[in-house]
Order: sequence, then C-alpha cells, then structure tokens
Amino acid sequence: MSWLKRLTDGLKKSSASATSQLTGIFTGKKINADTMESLEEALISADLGVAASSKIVQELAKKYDGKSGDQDELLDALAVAISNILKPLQKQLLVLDTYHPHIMMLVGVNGSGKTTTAGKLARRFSQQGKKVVLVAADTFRAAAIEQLKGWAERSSVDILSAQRGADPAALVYQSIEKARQQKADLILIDTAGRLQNRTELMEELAKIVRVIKKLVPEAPHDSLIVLDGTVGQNSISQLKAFQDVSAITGLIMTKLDGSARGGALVALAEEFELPIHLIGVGETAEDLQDFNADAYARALLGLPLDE
Ligand SMILES: Nc1nc2c(ncn2[C@@H]2O[C@H](COP(=O)(O)OP(=O)(O)OP(=O)(O)O)[C@@H](O)[C@H]2O)c(=O)[nH]1
Ligand SMILES: [Mg+2]
Repeated sequence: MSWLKRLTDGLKKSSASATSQLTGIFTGKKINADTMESLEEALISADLGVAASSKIVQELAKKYDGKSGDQDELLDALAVAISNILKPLQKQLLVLDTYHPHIMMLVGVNGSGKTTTAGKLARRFSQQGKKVVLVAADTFRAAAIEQLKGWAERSSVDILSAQRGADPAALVYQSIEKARQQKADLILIDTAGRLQNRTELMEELAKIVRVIKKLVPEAPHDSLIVLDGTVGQNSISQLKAFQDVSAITGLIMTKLDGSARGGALVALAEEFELPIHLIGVGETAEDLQDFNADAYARALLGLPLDE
C-alpha cells in the first residue's frame, strides 16, 4: 500500500467525522454566516484549533460569501486553505556538510516514536551515503538500547551506547568526541521519553543540551520533537514544554496511519510556526515520509490524492 493511501486511511478516522459534517454543511446551501459557523465548529472538533479554524473559515468566507457552493469545489477550497497554513512550514530534513558532524536530537514524550524515527532516519541518511552515528541516549531501559541496536544492525550504522542507568549527558559528550574522530557526517541522538510535566526529567534533557553546547555551541543543529499523531490537542502542551528546555527546531508527527487526531498538526502549525519535516505512516523504514502540505490537507478531508 502506498504511503499516501496509508495516510488517507489513517486520517480517515479524523476526516470521517470532519468530512461527514462538512458534506452536510456544504450540500445545496448558500454559503453564509451560519454555514461558516458550522464549518468552524467542525474544524475545531477535528482538532485544528480555534485560531487555525477561524483563519481557514475567513479565507473561505471571502471567496464564497453569499454564493451557492458546489460541494466538491468547496472541499477543494477548504483543502487549499488548510494547506496555506501548513505549506510555509513544509521543510525537508537535510544533513548539512557544513557542520562536521551535523548533530540531530530527537525528543518527546513516552512512546511517541522517537527510537523508531531515529532508526528510520539513520537508514535514510546512510543510504544517501552519509556516515551516521546513532547514540542510544535513552539509558533508562535496557530494551530501549536493544531496540536502537536492532535498527543500527539492519542498516549497518554505527551505534554508541552506555550501560543501563548511565548518565545520558556523559554518553552524548563522549559520542560527539568519538564521532568527530571518526569524521561522521551525522550524529543522531535518541533520548528517553519524558512527560512534559516531569521536572526532573526535563532538567535531565536540559543538561544533555548544555553538554552538547559545551562542545558545539550552535548545536544541536536540529532539535526535533516527535509527536504522536493520535494524541490530538495535548501535543500543544508537549511542544511548549519541550521548546522551553531544548529549543525545538522542527516537528515530526508519527502514527498517522492509525491516527484519529491528525488535525492537531494544523493547530500546531498555526500556533508555533515551526518547520514540519516528516510524518510516520507505519512501522517500517519506508514509512517515514517527507511532509507534504497539500497531500496532508487533502487526506485530512478525505479527498482523493494524485499518486
Ligand atoms: N503505526 C505506526 N506505529 C509507529 C509509528 N512510529 C512508531 N510506531 C510504533 O510506536 C511504538 C513506540 O515507538 P518507539 O519508537 O519505541 O517510541 P519512543 O518514543 O522511542 O518510546 P519511548 O522510548 O518509550 O519514549 C512502537 O511500537 C513503534 O513501532 C508510525 O508512524 N506508525
Ligand atoms: Mg525510545
């Protein structure tokens, strides 16, 4: 199954409620203040957030106020309005040669998909010919280290790890020194999941960042938050909290193949205006895809996509 199909199927769960409401709103009626109000409600209940929903409705109202709408045309226009919010933030994640090595760090709450994404990224960049070093900086669980080792083995990528319970900041420090000696192009740091309200764990993350900066003041070059696409509005408070400790530079949203809450990405885009790099639509390496705003917006509304 193509990734677009998986995205559409996944988002169908969010779009199902949104689209059926929208279809009802748009059928055979004049577009007026009432229709726009119902549309705004439908968008908010599909997790797009108040600010983005109101912006989208205003854009549509400008075009269609007082006119009778052809339903397909209105849904297309709606997809364009959603994409207008997302598109300026669509940004491919690249390993830059200027850094020697480029330092990327993945952060997020428990189970959001960090380790899987680290494995997928290691594979992607090593296939592009980059020398990648994975760092298993989740030292809390032995299983986490093994999980990342599995990805490293399958992709023949180097991995640096420490004993369970070791200080992740110390491991990261040593790893950067080693990766420099080995002339690596990319260091990919997988960190432990931590809930945004656990102060001591957030402090541990802040320490990792301080240690990185001691060696490379402008790093991490990418501090990526991995968000679970099934979570919905809670991702807003996650992003806020992680931004405070690790200056997030971009977003990755996973599990959109099974998501019921994919609209939250639009709310995040409107509120934070951070680059959106990639989406996860499954568990294998091929299921990490560059973010495409147009495809995402259409899938969110259950509209057909060009393959
Ligand atoms: N369906 C689907 N499953 C995913 C995706 N990304 C990750 N997963 C699954 O989600 C589960 C958690 O993924 P991990 O990568 O272990 O998450 P994590 O953020 O490292 O978790 P912690 O280290 O415990 O915080 C695993 O079973 C993954 O296979 C995705 O895009 N789609
Ligand atoms: Mg993990």
